[in-house]
Amino acid sequence: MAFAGILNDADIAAALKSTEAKDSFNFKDFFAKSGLNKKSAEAQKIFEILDQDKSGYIEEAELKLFLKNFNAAARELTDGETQKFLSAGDSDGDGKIGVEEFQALLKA
Ligand SMILES: [Ca+2]
Repeated sequence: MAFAGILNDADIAAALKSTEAKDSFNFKDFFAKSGLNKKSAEAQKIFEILDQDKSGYIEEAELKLFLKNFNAAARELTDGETQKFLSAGDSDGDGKIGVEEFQALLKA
């Protein structure tokens, strides 16, 4: 599991359970429930997990698959959820999330 040693399995399960319904995903709630919001010190490591193609950015396609990093059986985000997540993180408006933007998002 990608987040072993970073997050607690029970917290991940609870966070995923709260987002089972389509369009129920809210990144702040998810970060709080999973414990990600307390992992600023490990932001770089977490970013590298989410940046699956190692491009140095979390692109829209990677955001869509966000939940699957926590459990491969989790659903994809809907287009609406993906857009909201992206616009919350993309402060310079380049259509993707860089590591500094991600660090800010963790503390949002
Ligand atoms: Ca990427």
